[in-house]
Amino acid sequence: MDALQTALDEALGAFDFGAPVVGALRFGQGHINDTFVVHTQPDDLCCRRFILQRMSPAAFKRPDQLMENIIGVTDYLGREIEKHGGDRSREALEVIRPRDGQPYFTDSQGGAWRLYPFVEHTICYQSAETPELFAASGRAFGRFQQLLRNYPADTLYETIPNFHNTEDRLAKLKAAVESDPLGRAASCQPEIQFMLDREKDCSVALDAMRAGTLPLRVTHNDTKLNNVLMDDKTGEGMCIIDLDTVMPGLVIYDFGDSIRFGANHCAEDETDLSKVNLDLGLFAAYTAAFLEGAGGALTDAEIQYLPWGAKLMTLECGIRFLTDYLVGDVYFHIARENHNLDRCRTQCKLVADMEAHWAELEAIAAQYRKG
Ligand code: ADP
Ligand code: GN1
Ligand code: MG
Repeated sequence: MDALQTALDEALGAFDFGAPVVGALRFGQGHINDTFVVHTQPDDLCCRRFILQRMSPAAFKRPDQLMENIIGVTDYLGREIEKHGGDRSREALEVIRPRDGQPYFTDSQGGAWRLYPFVEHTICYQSAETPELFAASGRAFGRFQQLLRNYPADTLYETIPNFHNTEDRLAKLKAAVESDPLGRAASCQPEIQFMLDREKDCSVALDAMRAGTLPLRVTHNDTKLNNVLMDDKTGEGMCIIDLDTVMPGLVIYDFGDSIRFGANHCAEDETDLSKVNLDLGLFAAYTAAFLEGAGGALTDAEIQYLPWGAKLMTLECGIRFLTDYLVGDVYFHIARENHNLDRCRTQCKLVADMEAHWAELEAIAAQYRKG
């Protein structure tokens, strides 16, 4: 039996599922945590499902702090949703504690496991099949931002220090190129050069933050389309998931990461780069919906910097994939050789596309400025 299976069995024994467990299977397409869907068989014969996750030890050094953040945020969101007449059991995640009452379970190998109810009657999309769907995800992420606007930001731990510090991400890439532990740098010189050529860009949002032009807010920081569950009947965004990186950040990060992942018609790891293109229609649809969901909370400066959010999140993600490729794929899950390099290449192509259409992106955002 492999180590993960042993740990999974321990975790299955640590929680009270309220009914016999009939199976636990790998689930979803997340790159970070080990996610399993657990099926149970209660007496009424209606299967109840749960999401059991081993938090990534490569990404999260302090699962205690991470879970304190998540419990604080999910409790708060649940209360806000109820106040607005919503159903917290469908619209917010809920942490289920292990039998010993701790926030999470630690297995004998040191792995940290958490449990959530499976949010049923939802669909997790991997690509924006229609502009309406993409817009619905934008409304949900905008609303998420709005719901957390009064959350006490100083109580949140920085679960991944410098998560969206693009300057720091570039510095880490340079260090990886320098040390080149696997001798892979020779195979990706154009990609390395692409990132180095954009060194100045890496400071644009950080400079605006340091100057006080862009305010820190509580943000999600990982707003991929597959981190929002869509209602299978209405098509609206139902529940924002993957709260590991809810931390103080810039609102343009949340906007930008959604554009990076969703405003195109290709997979993040598409190898035919001719299929990798920014879709301006999807960009426009998301912009309108995100701002609607955020309920007018964005300042003119934030709106002005939205295109920068898109470009920087894409550039930064490319830098991160490339760094991980160089150091041996230790952070993002991979399923094939060169997977992180392939992912990096799609990000470079999207950045180039954004640059080619920069005036249009700015014009779309400018329509929403108040001043
Ligand atoms: P990762 O950080 O690895 O992306 P996620 O928390 O996003 O981990 O979970 C991975 C996938 O599992 C999601 O994209 C989604 O498909 C599914 N998932 C996670 N939590 C739930 C939930 N409570 N209900 C239904 N599906 C979920
Ligand atoms: C990871 O966890 P997941 O798969 O939703 C990563 C994001 C990247 C994304 C790229 C905690 O998102 O930052 O943008 O992969 N999450 C973390 O697909 O690093
Ligand atoms: Mg995820």
